[in-house]
Amino acid sequence: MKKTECLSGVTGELATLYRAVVQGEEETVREAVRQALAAGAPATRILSDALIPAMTEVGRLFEIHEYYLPELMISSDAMHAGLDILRPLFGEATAHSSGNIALGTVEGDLHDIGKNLVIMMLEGSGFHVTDLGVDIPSHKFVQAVKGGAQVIGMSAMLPTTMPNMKLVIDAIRAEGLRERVKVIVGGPLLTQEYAGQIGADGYASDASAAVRKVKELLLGIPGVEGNRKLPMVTLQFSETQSYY
Ligand code: B1M
Repeated sequence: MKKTECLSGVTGELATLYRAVVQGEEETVREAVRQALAAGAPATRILSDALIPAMTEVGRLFEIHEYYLPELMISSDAMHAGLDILRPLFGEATAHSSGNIALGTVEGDLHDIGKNLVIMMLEGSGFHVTDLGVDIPSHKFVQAVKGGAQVIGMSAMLPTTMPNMKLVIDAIRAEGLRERVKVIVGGPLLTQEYAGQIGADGYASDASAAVRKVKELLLGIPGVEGNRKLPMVTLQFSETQSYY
């Protein structure tokens, strides 16, 4: 792996963590996440200041042909090693469920880091989330609605897989289930406008925005408690608290 520039303005364990994800060093990632937590860094900060920017840098290196698919996969595994440690911390934040959500990456698309982050944030906000996985065909989303999901979340990373989101919405409508469920979509190439064009109820640009959007969408659905009773969990990426 190539040497990478350190993330500007970030020092200590988070800088080590950033470098370790970019260089795909799984064990160093685990160690650095544990040490950052031990030093008092909030899990949200570890995500927003180290893990996510590191994957952005990996994407940049891929674009300029310094990284190829193997490096992408190794860095992705390293990122997941960090997420695995953080996940329970988000889950512990609340004790009861405020709504049922089924979330998956659409058919043809294998990217799951963004989806997993959205799931962690939603679980941390008290929602019960079914992770449908990656490369999920329309009928599996339809099945989830029949199984009681109040919100369907879809993730797509590629221009070639984004249209599959519309296929899912069409399939839900064809089964006469559209009125029963809210649909939220996300992914780096998506926009609010695109979400509107394909008939989704909402779009979110990141995991925190996804939590806000789901709360907004669930207000008014019969049997759902709504925002008023949702637990207060601070999960903003914009968190400014410093621990250095
Ligand atoms: Co792929 N890949 N990849 N890749 N990959 C991208 C997306 C790419 C931009 C890289 C690049 O060229 N710079 C590029 C797409 C370019 C394009 O077409 N415009 C690309 C490509 C081309 C490909 C392949 C086609 C490469 C090939 O085979 N030649 C191939 C496709 C495979 C497939 O899916 N069929 C491929 C494969 C892979 C790996 C398997 C190696 C690996 C994925 C591993 C995994 O996910 N387990 C991988 C990776 C790691 C990336 C990059 C480097 C990182 C993606 C990521 O995890 N980002 C990516 C480059 C980049 O993004 N800079 C790239 C971090 C993550 C936190 O962000 O996923 O955007 P993101 O999620 C955000 C928001 O988008 C939002 O919230 C998340 C958290 O803030 N969000 C939602 C996401 N889902 C949401 C759902 C919501 C709401 C918000 O509601 C439901």
